[in-house]
Amino acid sequence: MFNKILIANRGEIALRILRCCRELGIKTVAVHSSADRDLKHVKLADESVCIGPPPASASYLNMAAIISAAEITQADAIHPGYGFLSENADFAESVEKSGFVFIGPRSETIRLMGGKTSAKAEMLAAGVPCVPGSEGVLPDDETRCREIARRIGYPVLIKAAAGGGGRGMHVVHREEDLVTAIGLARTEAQAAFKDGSVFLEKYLETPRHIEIQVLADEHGNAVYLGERDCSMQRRNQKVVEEAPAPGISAAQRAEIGRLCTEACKRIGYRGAGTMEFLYDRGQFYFIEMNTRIQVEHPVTEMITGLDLIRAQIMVAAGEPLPYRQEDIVLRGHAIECRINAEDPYKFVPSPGVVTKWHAPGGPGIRMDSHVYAGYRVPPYYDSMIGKLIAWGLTRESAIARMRTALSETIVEGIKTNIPLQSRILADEGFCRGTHHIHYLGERLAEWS
Ligand code: MV4
Repeated sequence: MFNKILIANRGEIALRILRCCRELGIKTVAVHSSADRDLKHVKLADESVCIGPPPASASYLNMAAIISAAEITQADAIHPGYGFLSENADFAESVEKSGFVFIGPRSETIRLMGGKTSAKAEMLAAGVPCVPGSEGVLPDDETRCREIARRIGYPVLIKAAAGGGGRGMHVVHREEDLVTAIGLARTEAQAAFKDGSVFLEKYLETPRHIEIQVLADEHGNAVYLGERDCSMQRRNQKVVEEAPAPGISAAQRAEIGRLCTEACKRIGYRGAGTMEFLYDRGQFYFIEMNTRIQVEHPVTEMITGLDLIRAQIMVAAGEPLPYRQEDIVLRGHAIECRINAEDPYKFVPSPGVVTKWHAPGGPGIRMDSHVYAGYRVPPYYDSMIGKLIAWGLTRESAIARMRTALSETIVEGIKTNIPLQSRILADEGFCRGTHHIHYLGERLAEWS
């Protein structure tokens, strides 16, 4: 097992990783920007290294500074958390080449699954259903593009092959608009990702966003840990996540889960991963894979009783997975509300000093947050300051516990989105579990 892990992240996830290392008896190195000296995990870490000025580009994205910090402190492994360099194959490769363990998949796997068309091809080969679309990237020939789009059927969606986060996507409803839109998408993709290749998919109008959590080791073992529904989102930012997804049967879960573990084995996946699907008219369609731990991993932890960060560390150290598929039992229901330092309806960031902080409690309540009274939320990074998770035996009881927990949370000095979260938890569509990816956007037009 590792002796010392460097945590290449900040905020709640850095604290989550630090706590796990403590439990495992592993020493920790916190790396932080000059704006983050007062982060809770920096104070708790065995050692800390300032890696640069406040902008993430000069600190949390500074590969050379992070690897130097690992060398100076003689860390064995680097945990990238989520965001920042967590899915950067070049970073993972530098970490490996510098003699450290990257806590995540091998860099080649990150590269393979980071490309949307290569990821789709791998998943199709494993028998995982994908959104109907072009096989690979579009050719330059306009006539062939029209043929491909006609075969898929309108509306079609143009996506950047190297893209992420929904940038550079274009919906096309009629053949007349196809070629212009492809040109536009190519230019945007070239500017944003230095790669102008694009591909086509059937555009699904009102799907749900459901993802499958997987875990795999270096010894050919892979398990799925059920799914999460992340449909409650605004502008590609998830707001509420839950596990299991409302209305998914045990048989359908087992079928899609098994296909995902088959795909893991095919590509030699190692670590925690998430296969993202659109769910429409009762069918799963793979869209992309995330090769990192995700923000919403706690809802899976709550219904499985497992520690995903611990599992990531164990398999990165070469240990076999300590459980088989038969050992994974889903129990109850969990919901996560992301707590952001922002205006609840204008979504403008609200950095500043948190003058008062009271976290909620009671049965089934978990708050993953690095915030404490007196903490200053810096203006440089993501506005998420915590995640409130509620577990209950049924979805109704998880909702009731979440409402109670939101109502007893006190945050003063900054604005938070807690009023929005309370509104969502009171919403009829959410309570029925019939919402889709555009639902929150539609409701916000009424609420604000
Ligand atoms: C789609 C889609 C509809 N049809 N693909 C957006 C970001 C990227 N991860 C994939 N995205 C979508 N792909 C097809 N064929 C709709 C979206 C989409 C979306 C997906 C998941 C979560 C939120 C979303 C918000 C807008 C659009």
